[in-house]
Amino acid sequence: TGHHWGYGKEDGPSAWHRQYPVAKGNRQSPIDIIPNEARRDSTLGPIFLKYDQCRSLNIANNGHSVVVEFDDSDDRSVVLGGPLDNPYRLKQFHFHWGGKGCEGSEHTVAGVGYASELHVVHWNAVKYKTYNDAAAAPDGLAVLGIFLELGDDHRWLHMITDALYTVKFKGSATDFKGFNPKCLLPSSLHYWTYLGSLTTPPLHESVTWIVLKEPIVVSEKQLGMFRMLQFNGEEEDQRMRMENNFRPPQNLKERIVRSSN
Ligand code: GRE
Ligand code: ZN
Repeated sequence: TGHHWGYGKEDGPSAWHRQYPVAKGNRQSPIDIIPNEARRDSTLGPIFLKYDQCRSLNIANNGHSVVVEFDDSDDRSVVLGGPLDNPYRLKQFHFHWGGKGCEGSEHTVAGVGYASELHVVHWNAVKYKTYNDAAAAPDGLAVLGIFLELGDDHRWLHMITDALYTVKFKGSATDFKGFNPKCLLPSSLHYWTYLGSLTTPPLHESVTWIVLKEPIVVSEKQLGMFRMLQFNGEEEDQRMRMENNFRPPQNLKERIVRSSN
């Protein structure tokens, strides 16, 4: 078996730079967001999520997370406004989470993490022909980051967790039609924004991050269902629970974080 990246002792975030030197680059993600040091920018407008016509396709376990993919063959569902110069097409969303009782978000706020973080990934189809082209370009992706904190059951997250048993192992996928990620948004779309990267290899420095300030609330029971997933495939004998699949905060370097309000 070849060497590949993961979240373990040997193949985890501190080892990624060996295969992906950009891991030590100047615009890596996630970061620790320090609200008092963010620049309030009155020129930053609100973000708009036009998801009414979105078409979810499937849900999959890619060995790193659970991913819901969308039909991105036209501009039927886009994010626009805020820091973005043009609409970006909805491609997929996925989650990062911790172990039981552990913090599991990628971004942190004043040094404090949340239980989990949802990433809603969009790409710049105005400037680039394919998602892969966009994912390698400095203005190619716009990712909405949404924190999950523990509390009561989330009213809609069961739509996701009910499907997890079908994608327990790496490489499995199943139809997942008719899901609108709008139901996973908090009531306020106030945000922080900065220029960063994918948080997983190849760690391309291609993401305009839009991190929502207001978390959504999910229960420990609901988040626990994500930990029934496995990093490994069905045929592998080594069983590895999918948890702690987050990269820790990276250096801010010369960047500024802007605040929408
Ligand atoms: C990820 O894998 O975590 C990821 C993407 C695309 C954009 C941002 C991101 O796949 O964090
Ligand atoms: Zn992610």
